[in-house]
Amino acid sequence: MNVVQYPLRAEWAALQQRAAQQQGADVAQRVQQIFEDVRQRGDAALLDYAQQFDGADLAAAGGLRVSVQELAAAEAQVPAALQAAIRQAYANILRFHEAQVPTEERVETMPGVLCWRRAVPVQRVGLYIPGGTAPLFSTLLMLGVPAKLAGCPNIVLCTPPQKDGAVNPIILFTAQLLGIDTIVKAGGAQAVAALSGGTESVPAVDKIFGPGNRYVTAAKQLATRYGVAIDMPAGPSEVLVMADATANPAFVAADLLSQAEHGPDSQVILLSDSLSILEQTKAEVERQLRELPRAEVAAQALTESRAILLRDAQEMLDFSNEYAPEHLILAVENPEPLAAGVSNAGSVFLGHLTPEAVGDYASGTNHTLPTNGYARNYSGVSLDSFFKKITFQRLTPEGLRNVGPVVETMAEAEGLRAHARAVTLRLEALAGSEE
Ligand code: HSO
Ligand code: ZN
Repeated sequence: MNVVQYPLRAEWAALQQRAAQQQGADVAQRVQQIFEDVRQRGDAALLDYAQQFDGADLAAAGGLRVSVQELAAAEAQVPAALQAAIRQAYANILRFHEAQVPTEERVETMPGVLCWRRAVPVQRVGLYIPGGTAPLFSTLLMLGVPAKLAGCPNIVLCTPPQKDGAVNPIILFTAQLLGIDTIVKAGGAQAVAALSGGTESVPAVDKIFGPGNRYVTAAKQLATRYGVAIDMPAGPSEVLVMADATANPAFVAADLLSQAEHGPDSQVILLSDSLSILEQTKAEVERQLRELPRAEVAAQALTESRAILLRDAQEMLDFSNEYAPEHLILAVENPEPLAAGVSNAGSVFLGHLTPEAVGDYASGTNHTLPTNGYARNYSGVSLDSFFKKITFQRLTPEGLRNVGPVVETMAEAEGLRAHARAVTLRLEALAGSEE
């Protein structure tokens, strides 16, 4: 970790810089080719890519879709303790998201002018769950719970196959718990391409959710050009920890490392107003790093990490709000006043006993959060992400008499005579029927 002491405000912007995302032209071009191929050849292209990228012969393994039998067999392969943990996390996430169910309020803006808004689920959603070194079944919970709760009638899960053509059993167990049974063995840009246009085995969807590597991210961006929505622009995961003199260096180090172990490009920032805490945490990070199975990944992320000494809590808050971290940990004695001052962050963890890891898995909040500074203008995934809000209105005769003249006047002033007439004709009809 690089320690920087009392940087001038003018130097903050450089310290807040995220490593430039290398979204090479080669990635965009390759993704474009994959898109075109999948749109033209459908399933045949997906089978070829599974062979090429995942080393799986899906034609021999029963095709692109997970069968009812495969799904049913998953549970027996997941240890009981893990099943219980997943069920508890599921219950907590469900509980938190249930509190987000919107109410449909009817508002009478003028007598006889009734307006209301209904949350209608996105009809077809695609959930992408990466496989690879860490199959994130926790992310399936984070996307599947709100998708189901919102009532999305068609949910398609895409996840890459293992070499033997099977899908990770923990992912299948989680899907079963959620009641998701349309599961496609496809990963990478090809999965996103399939979801955005549909193939023989993959239903097309209206919105695609989920994390992924550079190819998946580029593919999601491309999908938007085909009229498909995406959850949010994605970048490498990040954490910013604010630690005061009461912080426990071992706790803080573990939090920094839990971010660093996600990937070599993870962003890790530590702020403190105590030099002793910074130094002790740095030593702890080096000690704990050696014990991690993913030490190499974490070590690489740490080369870009920063430990910054600032003057006081207010400076730390200002720095964090400018950086807009995906995760913000307030490892301070009295976190509530600081939390009240947070203006840009994806999710906030208060006090010494609340590690980011609880939000990643099981406290109930969603872990799909804005990265790369998007916490300035985006929220994380929530129940809302699976709804569209449709507005409705209905006028009574009294309502038309009340609001009609307002519209006539405004429409005339905009030079839009037909708009005015749409009201005038009805007002005249009303007057006629009353004679
Ligand atoms: N910290 C990740 C989520 C995650 N952590 C999944 C563990 N598993 C992005 O918010
Ligand atoms: Zn995590």
